[in-house]
Amino acid sequence: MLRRFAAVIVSLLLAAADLSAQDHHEHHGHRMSSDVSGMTMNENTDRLPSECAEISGHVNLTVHAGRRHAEGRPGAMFGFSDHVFEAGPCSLVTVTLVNDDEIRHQWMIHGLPRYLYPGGMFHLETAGGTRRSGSFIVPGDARTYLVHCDMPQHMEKGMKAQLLVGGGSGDLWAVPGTSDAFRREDYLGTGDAWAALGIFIATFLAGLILLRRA
Ligand SMILES: [Cu+2]
Repeated sequence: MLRRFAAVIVSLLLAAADLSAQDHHEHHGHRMSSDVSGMTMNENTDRLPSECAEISGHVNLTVHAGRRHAEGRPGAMFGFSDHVFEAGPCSLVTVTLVNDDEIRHQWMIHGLPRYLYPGGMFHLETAGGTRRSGSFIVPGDARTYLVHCDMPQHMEKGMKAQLLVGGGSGDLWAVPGTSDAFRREDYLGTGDAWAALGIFIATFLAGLILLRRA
């Protein structure tokens, strides 16, 4: 109950953050290349994050996307061939997204430095049956980044993944094969959970008292 409540609150907060981020995009614009088969947004092969003296290495990720990658996962409809990716700090990451379906899919990463990536993101979008490659440079600190497909309902239906840079900073929730669907985000802390429980019990007791008086 509490977990579900927390999950709902978190998704509302994420949606609000997403809306403000989209507003942000309007003002700054993305570096974008597109054609009938898809789109690459915010590719970056040479501009270094401030803490990186040089590109430390090159990581090549080939990721398949489609319904077949949801097989064996109850409740999932879509998936990636991998849901956990790893890269060293300051590395140049090249993603090749191979779309095994007949509908559009994306590989979108969030939380990158906004001075390099408008909206903090890089993304590839592919029409059904096509493939597309693009590159970006990751920052130098140990952190976990959200990766997903932003087509309506695709993340909720299984297209959620994470990129661990420098070993990452923990797992996100609802990453297929890695974490539970409704794990609390770490930033909420346990104190908030106890506070919410306290409020719930207080409300319950107050209701009981009112009922007795009536
Ligand atoms: Cu998708």
